[in-house]
Amino acid sequence: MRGENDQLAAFWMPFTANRSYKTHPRQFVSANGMYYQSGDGRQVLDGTSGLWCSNAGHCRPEITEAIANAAATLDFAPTFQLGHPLPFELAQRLAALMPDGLDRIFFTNSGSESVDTALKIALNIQRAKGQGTRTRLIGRERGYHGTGFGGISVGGLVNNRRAFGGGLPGVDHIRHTHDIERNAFTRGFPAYGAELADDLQRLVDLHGADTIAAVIVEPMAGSTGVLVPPVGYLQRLREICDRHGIILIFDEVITAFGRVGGATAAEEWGVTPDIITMAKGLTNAAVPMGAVAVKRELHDAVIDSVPGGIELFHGYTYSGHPLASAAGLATLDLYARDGLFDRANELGSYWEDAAHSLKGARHVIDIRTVGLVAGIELEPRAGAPTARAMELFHACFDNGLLVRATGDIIALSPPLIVEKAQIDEMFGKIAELLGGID
Ligand code: PXG
Ligand code: PLP
Repeated sequence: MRGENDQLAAFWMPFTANRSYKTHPRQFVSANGMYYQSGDGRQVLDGTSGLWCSNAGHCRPEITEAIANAAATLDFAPTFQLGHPLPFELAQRLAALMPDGLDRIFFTNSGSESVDTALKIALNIQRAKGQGTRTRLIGRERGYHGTGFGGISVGGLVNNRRAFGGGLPGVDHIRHTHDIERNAFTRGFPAYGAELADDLQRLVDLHGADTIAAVIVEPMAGSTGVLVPPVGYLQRLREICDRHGIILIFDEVITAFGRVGGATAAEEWGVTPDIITMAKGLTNAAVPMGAVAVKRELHDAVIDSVPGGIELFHGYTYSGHPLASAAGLATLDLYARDGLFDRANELGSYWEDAAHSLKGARHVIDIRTVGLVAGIELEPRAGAPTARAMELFHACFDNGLLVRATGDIIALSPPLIVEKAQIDEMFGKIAELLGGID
């Protein structure tokens, strides 16, 4: 079969060059703290928290024990018209971490499900408030909101959309905020671009506010290659939403749980949306789980709109799964006990200096940093865009460092337990290996 390794053929791998992978497989077999162990017995420093998700580092005993206990006590119980204690406890704990007012929590199993859930809840809220003509959903160019039909419709990455038909009807997009010409090598929020939020006003003028239900944005766009919001941009989006009765959804699947400091980017950056989507760091990725936090009065509007019976016709078999809930509780304990949401601010300037030390390195045309995140943008190779970042990704892996390549950008987002020496190692290796990339 196409020269593929037969033992690897059956697993159709997600977002992977399957043919190429199966001729040159790279595997992890175990993990601990900041390190993965590769199939060929090497230690690999985790510069990406897995996929932006293992924020407390790997195989933390507090979490694995909680999961084992839950599995042995109550492996599964329905949460449709029944319940069990753990998701109630986790929802209460999570509500306390959210910005003021967002204290009603719906559980899912992934970021993609959180996004679809948030979009559906937004539509239901508008209908419950007598605003049933508001059915339009607005996303942003270059946005990543997972891979459900809702998520790819509001998402703005062409490769994730082009093969899959027309998407949800009535979706539109505001412009992205990437602007290397004005903002290259910015530390933290770029100075230029707040006015790009006015693109939402353009869509209001085009479609009419009474047709728009919600707008969804990542406070910091992660997957597309680390786009930090310009100074004042998120505030301006909030103002436009307030003016026109539009629900503002922050997709915090990456930014929540300490990545930019604080429990959420919303709190850290002082802009409160109406709905927040989460996943990844919620359970330290040890069991799949996502969540959606909704402002209490919006939740109440849906609940109160129905005289009796089921209020929201939505849910997943595994919403509030016992193992995931147990992992979530143990993870939140660990974040609090070890002060991990403070790490991005404690290490921020060290991280920033280390990342920006790559300025002037071969091929580097921009470096963006915020919290414990860095995006290093490379000049595309003529005729072969994305090749440089992919080659660097492979070179890093072969030299004991896990980074993430997206387009021509290398993204870094280490576990929040990272030490300064490991930060030096990451950027030192990247500088050295960049020298060998044509
Ligand atoms: N929203 C955002 C903002 C995300 O970053 C999702 C939704 C979807 O989550 P699930 O759990 O369905 O994958 C994400 C996921 C990368 C990368 O390397 C990013 C994600 C997933 C995998 C890789 O940039 N983000
Ligand atoms: N497909 C079928 C045939 C089902 O019965 C169900 C759930 O009962 C689903 C899909 C949805 O699965 P989940 O609730 O795990 O998202």
